[in-house]
Amino acid sequence: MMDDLRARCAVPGAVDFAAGINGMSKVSLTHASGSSAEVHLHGAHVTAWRNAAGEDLFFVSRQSWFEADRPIRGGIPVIFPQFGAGPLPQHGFARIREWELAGTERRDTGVVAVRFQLAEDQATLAIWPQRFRLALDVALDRASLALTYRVANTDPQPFDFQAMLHTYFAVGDIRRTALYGLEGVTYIDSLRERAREVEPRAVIRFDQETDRVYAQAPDALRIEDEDRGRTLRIEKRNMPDVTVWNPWIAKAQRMPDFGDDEWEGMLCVETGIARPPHALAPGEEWVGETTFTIQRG
Ligand code: TA6
Repeated sequence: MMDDLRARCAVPGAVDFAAGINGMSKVSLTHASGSSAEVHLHGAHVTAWRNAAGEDLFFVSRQSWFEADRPIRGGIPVIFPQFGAGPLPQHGFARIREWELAGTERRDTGVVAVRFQLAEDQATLAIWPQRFRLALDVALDRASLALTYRVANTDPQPFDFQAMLHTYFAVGDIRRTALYGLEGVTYIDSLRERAREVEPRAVIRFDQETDRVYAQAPDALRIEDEDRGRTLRIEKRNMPDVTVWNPWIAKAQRMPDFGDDEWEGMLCVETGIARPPHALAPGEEWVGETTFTIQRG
C-alpha cells in the first residue's frame, strides 16, 4: 500500500509516506523552510505540526492508541457527524475511519498540501443512514497550517451534523498559558450541567478542569504560551463554535490513553459547528476553514 501511495502521490522533498506506530500509514509534509507536518490516513488525523526548529506545536499523548477503531489522542481529531456523547460513538465515527488520500501538491507559493476524503460505507450506513462526502485539506506553509473541512450531503434526504477540528496544542505549562478572543461570548459549561454563561474575561487562564463550548465565537483567537515565549494565532471561517478543554488532574488520571501528568502540557482549542447542528439539504455542501499561525516563537 505504501509503495502504491508513494508511486501515485509522493512529491520529492515535500510529500512522502511512511508506516507509523503499529504500521499505520501516514503522510509527511515538509516545507522548504523546514516546517513539517504529519497526517495519518486513520481519521485523516494530523498527528504533528513542527516549526523549522523541529519543535512540536501540537500535543500527542505518549499513551495514545494507534489502532483501528480507536481515536488517536492528540493532534487534530476530525469530529463528524456528532460532537460529544450521543446515539453514535463519542465524537462520531470520522476520526476512527480510514480516509482515502485524494491528492497531494506543492503549490507555486511553496505551500505543501494534501487532501483526504471519506464517504459512507456499509459500516457507517448501519449506524447513521445518510450518504455523505467529507474532504479535509491540510496545507503547510512556512509558519502556518491551514485546514479546509468540507461536508457534502450526497443523500436524497436532508441531514443535520456537527463537525469539529478537535485540536490539541502543545504548551510549556498550562498554568502559564493564556487564551485571548472570547470575552463576552456565551458558552455552555460541560462541567456545570451545561449551564449557559457569558465569558467575562478578555484573558482566559487555566487553574482547573475546563470544558466549554463557546457559541458564535469571533473568528480570530490567540494562545500565548508564556512558558515558551510563543504566540499562536487561530483564524477561522464558517466555524462558529469554539471548544476549550483541559482535563486537569483527576480526569487525566481517568483517561487510559493520556498520561497522568500530560494535562500540564496541552490545551484544546477546537473550531467547528456544534450547537445547533448544521442542516444540509440534498446536494448542499458546508465548508469550514481554520488556519493556525506561529506569530512569535
Ligand atoms: O472537546 C471536549 C471534549 O468533549 C471533552 O468533554 C472530552 O471528552 C474531550 O472532548 C475528549 O473526548 P474523547 O472522546 O476524545 O476522549
